[in-house]
Amino acid sequence: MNTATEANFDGLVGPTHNYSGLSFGNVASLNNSARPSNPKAAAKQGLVKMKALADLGFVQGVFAPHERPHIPTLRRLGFSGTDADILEQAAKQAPKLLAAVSSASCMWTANAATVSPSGDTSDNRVHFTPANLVNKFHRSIEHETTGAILQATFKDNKHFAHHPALPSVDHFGDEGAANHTRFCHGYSEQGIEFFVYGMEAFNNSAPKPAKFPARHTLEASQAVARRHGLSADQVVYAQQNPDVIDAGVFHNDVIAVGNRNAHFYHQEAFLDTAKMKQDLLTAWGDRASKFHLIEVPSDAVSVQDCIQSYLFNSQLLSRGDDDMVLVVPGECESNPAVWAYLNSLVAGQSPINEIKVFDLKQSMSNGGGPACLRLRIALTQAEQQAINPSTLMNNALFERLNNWVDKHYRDQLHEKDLADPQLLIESRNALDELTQIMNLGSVYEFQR
Ligand code: SUG
Repeated sequence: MNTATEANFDGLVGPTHNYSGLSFGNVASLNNSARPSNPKAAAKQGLVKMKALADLGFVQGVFAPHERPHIPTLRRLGFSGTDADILEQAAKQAPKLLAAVSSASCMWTANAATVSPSGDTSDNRVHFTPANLVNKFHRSIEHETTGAILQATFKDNKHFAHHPALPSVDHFGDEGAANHTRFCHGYSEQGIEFFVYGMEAFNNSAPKPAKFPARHTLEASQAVARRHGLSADQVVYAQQNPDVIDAGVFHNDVIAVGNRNAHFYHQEAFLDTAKMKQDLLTAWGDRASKFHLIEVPSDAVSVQDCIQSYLFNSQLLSRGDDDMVLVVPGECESNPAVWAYLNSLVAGQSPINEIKVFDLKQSMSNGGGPACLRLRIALTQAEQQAINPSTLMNNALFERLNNWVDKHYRDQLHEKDLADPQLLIESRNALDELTQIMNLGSVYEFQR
């Protein structure tokens, strides 16, 4: 019996969740800048999605949020004195910097790392490379803690191999699994790893976007494929269409999603769609199932509708062979073109047979939909058994985390509150308790 499965690990939203307009090129982040946020509601919306998927029988894990505001970064940048002094100086001298080190952006765990399952790697272990996220300062400070949390969750080096992030420089800009998809017949079998990049760093004549940054390079993807020991004929690279990056598609997972033998993508997502299709079909070869290419035409759903609704930032989950459910944000239901398209999709011949809608407005207002909030990890049964069990969602953890959120989180946060020393104390108390609930050890600097 093939008992391999795909686990989804969602980022638990941290107590400093706020809207600071930090992500140039991400339309929602810019449009909602300076609005008040509700960290308590944000965390609870995420927990509801996690619990619902666990109840449906999917393996659902949780990643803890990072320490924020991140005082060690402010110290590295020359602020000194007590923690309260540092917050006061930073708020006065560099308020945007304080906002950057306070972002709860690690909630979007699709950007935490690139993961290659054991069926694909030369040493048959699951390989992890945390993403350096160099293009955005507030995200470039995530990868060390991300690495520590990954190691605390996937501890056994017989099954799991952990790499450090790639060099933190634009040439190796790496946004992790948001630009990586794995196709396979069964989860434990050899899969095709599909890497999507925004630009080539060492080739100035290659196309690139003009207005917004391409956050991820071909060279970063190639380095990850080498490190993880992937077979060259089972790796496919494709360039994102620079025009859609300029329209606000800052990650490929805003315009395409794939799972097992299905690739669901927009007509304008890739620079060379015909090549992408041919390369995937060649790599797919004569596997036992048919490979489905589900292309959404621009005259059914425009690129603007994709960005507004996050249609493709959905989770495509297998319930069985050729039977998938698509988990979408509420914004898809309220967009008439998208909703009409989705209804025709489930009525048709594709493997996508059901749509499930979740309210994730707090995360969506910063440009993070259902797929941004999760990192996928295909695991054999032996690997599943090696996971830290305290990170897996079930009735008891759901109740514990909801109580923990009620105890520690505020229900309103403005940018000016980030300077409040009490918020730092509240966050540290919350995280300290969380490491005990999730049995993570001392993953934060303030605990050492
Ligand atoms: O990196 N937003 C995140 C959203 C990440 C979405 N992830 C995926 N598509 N996989 C980003 O742009 C906004 C924070 C702020 O503006 O306060 C932010 O970081």
